[in-house]
Amino acid sequence: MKKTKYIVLISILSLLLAWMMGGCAGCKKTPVLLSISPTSGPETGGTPITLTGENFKEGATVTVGGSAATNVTVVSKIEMTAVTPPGSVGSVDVVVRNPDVEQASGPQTFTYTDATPPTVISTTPADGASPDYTDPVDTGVAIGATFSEPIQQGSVTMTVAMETLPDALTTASGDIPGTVNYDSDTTISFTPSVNMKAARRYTVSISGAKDVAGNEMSGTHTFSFELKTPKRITGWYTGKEGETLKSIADRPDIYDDESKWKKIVRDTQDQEAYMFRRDSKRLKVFIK
Ligand SMILES: [Ca+2]
Repeated sequence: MKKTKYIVLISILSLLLAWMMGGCAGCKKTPVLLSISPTSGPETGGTPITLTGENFKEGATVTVGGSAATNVTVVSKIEMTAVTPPGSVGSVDVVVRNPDVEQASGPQTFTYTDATPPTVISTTPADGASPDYTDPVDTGVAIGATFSEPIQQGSVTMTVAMETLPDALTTASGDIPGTVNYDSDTTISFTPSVNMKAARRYTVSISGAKDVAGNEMSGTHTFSFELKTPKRITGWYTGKEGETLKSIADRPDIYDDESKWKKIVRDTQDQEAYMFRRDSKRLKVFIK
């Protein structure tokens, strides 16, 4: 009798074990993502990647940074291939989901690298502007540009070409010498080493700017502006107080300093041959 009891007990246990094993054989297994190769690629997407792990099942999907990868192929239970979608620069999660398991594996990370070259997004002066120089003793205006993202110091080539406008008295032209300043990560400026002159069109060319990742701007960005002659002077010109040769008479510090009149005339008229006379209220300039 005792032996029969054991047989019954073993039989029940065997049936229970068989039922449990049968049940597990049908269990839905969570895929396990162990590694990705390569682990980085451009933000534009299109990088073929190989995923290795366990329990990959036909119909599994892959997301990279939350976006669906394309060309997903389940090669085997331990290998898949896919192509990255476009993404944003930085590290993002890569997740595999089997068609019958909501629970996601991983994640492993993929790093999107910067593939976008910098561009010029604004300039000073604006393209086509005719700015007034605010200081009549110095004809120059600020020249600069802002980029779409931080750029490498020293990467920019910036030239400022000068052309003569019809109302100029002389025809000096050519590139003006100066230095490029890196004022911030995204802004540059140009400091001429000679006086800028009125009655000129200035064309600024910017090229070569590289972002931190080394992407170089495409082509050359150009913009132009004009510094107009405030008033063309021929023969005797009488500057009235408040009217000015641009604004000699506006400012006592200039009106009372003959060396500044000469500089203003030289910068604005390109004219070395001139004479001044002034009385208490008027300044007379003679351009030969
Ligand atoms: Ca970039």
